[in-house]
Amino acid sequence: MNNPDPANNLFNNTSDFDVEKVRADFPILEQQVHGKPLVYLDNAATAQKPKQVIEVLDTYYRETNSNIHRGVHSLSEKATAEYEAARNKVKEFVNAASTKEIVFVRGATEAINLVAQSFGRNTLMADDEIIITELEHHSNIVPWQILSEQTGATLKFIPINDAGELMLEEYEKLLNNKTRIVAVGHISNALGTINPIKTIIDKAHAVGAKVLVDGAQAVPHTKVDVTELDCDFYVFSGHKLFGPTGIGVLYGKEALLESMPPYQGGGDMIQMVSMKKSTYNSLPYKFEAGTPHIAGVIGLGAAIDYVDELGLDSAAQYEHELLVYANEQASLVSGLNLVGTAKNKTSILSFTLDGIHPHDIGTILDGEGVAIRAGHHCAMPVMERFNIPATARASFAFYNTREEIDALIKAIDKCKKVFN
Ligand code: 7TS
Repeated sequence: MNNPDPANNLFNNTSDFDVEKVRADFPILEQQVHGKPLVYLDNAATAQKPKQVIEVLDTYYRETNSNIHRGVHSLSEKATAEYEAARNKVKEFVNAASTKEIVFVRGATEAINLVAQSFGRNTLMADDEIIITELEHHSNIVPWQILSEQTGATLKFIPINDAGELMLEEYEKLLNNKTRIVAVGHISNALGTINPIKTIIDKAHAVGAKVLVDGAQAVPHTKVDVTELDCDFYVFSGHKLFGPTGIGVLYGKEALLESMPPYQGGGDMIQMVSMKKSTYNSLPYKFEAGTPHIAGVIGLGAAIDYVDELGLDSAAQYEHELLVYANEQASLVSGLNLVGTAKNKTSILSFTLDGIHPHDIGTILDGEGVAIRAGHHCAMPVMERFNIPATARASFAFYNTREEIDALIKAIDKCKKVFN
């Protein structure tokens, strides 16, 4: 694969990937749905959890459960130590400079809203400009629309071409000295396009803009290095990374986070409170008001241990081979139209079938045990760009197999027979 952007350094290593051994770690995959073996191809929505993560959560609630940062008793100290150890794992995972740069939030959505409201609302003015892309998930669109309404700043977007790739020449035209924020997805959830984010970041910095990268779809598939990327903010959700729901990460450069006011007020984010005034805690606690999702953080730490042990590079290589196979098989199905054919893409097969609504495809596939997602994938502008209401989307993880892709194709054939 020809890939000029070092941030997209996905497919360099070839490895013998033992998928059966990996599958044995995921108990949910053993079940049957409608009397057929479950074929789980909805990983872009949420990934399944290995027993290593499930066991850590179970042990936490059985043996450690306690509130953090406040108790003097042993359980609280243990929970605090595990919570902060997980923060250190995240720091290493994305190669941040310090744990002060790792803020725990509910997910990618909350992280983007935090940056829009704490950073954006306090720095943007009516004449300023924000750039996003036509490829974004709604959670990287709507917070910027809200911010634009609040501040009067103008929201612009980088369009995509027919393959579902960002048109960088248009990006160049949008950038100017009024650009304050560029917010871009690392990998598209609707089409699987891998964006050239290093190039996007460097060009934004050249005009003095800050860059937020939405890495929700990227961290399960590629090694991310925020220091090398030099992004200002990077966000992701734990549940797509084989960890629990309700937990996510905001990475922000320390100086920027330091300059930003709190997003929410409450316990733990303060240094001192009087009836007249409060002062705030240091980073990252300033942004973690209230009792956090302690088990979620510890479970996310276990998920990071799991993917580190597995090796994201060899998993990505394996997933790439799966995608190539899926593409080949899909291209043999008459009436199947692929949506999103970027040169650099990963793990997502978005398609339509002539004369059959994607929701009907989803229902018939479910009857065959095949779980996909049908709809606009919270990326309605992408659907509008291709002039379609929805797609059927199969999204892969490293525990999927060629046999499962065969099952997908067989179920698609059945779907065609039912409707024709
Ligand atoms: N950004 C991208 C690129 C995403 O794919 C998603 C979720 C989000 C942000 C939001 O993540 P959350 O964890 O805060 O909800 N994407 C999808 C999807 O493709 N199908 O279901 C959720």
